[in-house]
Amino acid sequence: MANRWTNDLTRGDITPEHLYLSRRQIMAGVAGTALAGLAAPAQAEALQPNSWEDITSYNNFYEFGTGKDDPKRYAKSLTTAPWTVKIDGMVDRPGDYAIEDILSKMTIEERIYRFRCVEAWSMVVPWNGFELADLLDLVGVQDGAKYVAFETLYRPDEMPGQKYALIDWPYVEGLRLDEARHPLTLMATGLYGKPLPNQNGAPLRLVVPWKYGFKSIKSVVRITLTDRKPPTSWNKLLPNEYGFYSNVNPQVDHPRWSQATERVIGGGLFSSKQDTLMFNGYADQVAGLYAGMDLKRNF
Ligand SMILES: Nc1nc2c(c(=O)[nH]1)N[C@H]1C(S)=C(S)[C@@H](COP(=O)(O)O)O[C@H]1N2
Ligand SMILES: [Mo]
Repeated sequence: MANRWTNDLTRGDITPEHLYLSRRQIMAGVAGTALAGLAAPAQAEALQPNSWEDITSYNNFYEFGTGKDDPKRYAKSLTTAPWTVKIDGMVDRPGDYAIEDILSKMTIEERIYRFRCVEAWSMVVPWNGFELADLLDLVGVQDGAKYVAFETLYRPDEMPGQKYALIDWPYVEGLRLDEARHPLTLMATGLYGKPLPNQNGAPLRLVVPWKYGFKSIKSVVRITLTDRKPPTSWNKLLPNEYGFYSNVNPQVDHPRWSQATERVIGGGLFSSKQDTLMFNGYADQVAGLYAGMDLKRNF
């Protein structure tokens, strides 16, 4: 548990929704103080989380339909208890782990992360969860493992979208082992201090904040350590459009749209586009993982 990532924002930094200041008010305030020259206020402003309503009613979870409001409507039918996560492959202690047993050994933290969908919209989400690295340490990764593969629940009776052959179900994702071990990589269990709603991937979902949202696989039932690059659902479906890495990169456009800017969800009166940041704003922490790589080829 060494080298735990320390977030620069904590729970106390979340402004209650009714006290949110508009961009203009903040900028006017900042301009009038001695803080005007510091970078911190600008960053804190950028990381005002979206509301509970935004985060839980505008979702992508194709197991429940392709509309943004389908998951909230249809994911109620998902049974999330009991929940077991199979952890297998190149690990010392493979097994079917009851989620309670995992959670009893993990430290739950809050992480306020930017979240950028490949469809060019974004939110800021106050997740609760634990570092994937801690879970990997719990099961013991064997020498030679290079990747981590993830799988979502397959239960067509409760996930009506799985009756349609849109994706080759179950939804699968994968990370390189060093990405999976990065202290920013979270297994989320909650939002705003409450249990994760079904539409957001209850009871356990991956969150990789520097990658496009589809890498953050929901309702995970299996985690496999492997020496082979695992298949990923969107890459299998449209390999020219969705790569294995899918790091947020404003300089590498999607073949059908620009990735240079993003639509900020829930901005209300001040709803706007903003520039997309390299690695979604986490370049200082993660750029080193890709040193020497051609990010256009390895998109
Ligand atoms: N199993 C599964 N995981 C998934 C998806 C999905 O359809 N099925 N959609 C992905 C996409 S495209 C995005 S943008 C995020 C959305 O997460 P959110 O609804 O919590 O914002 O979940 C990702 N994880
Ligand atoms: Mo997405």
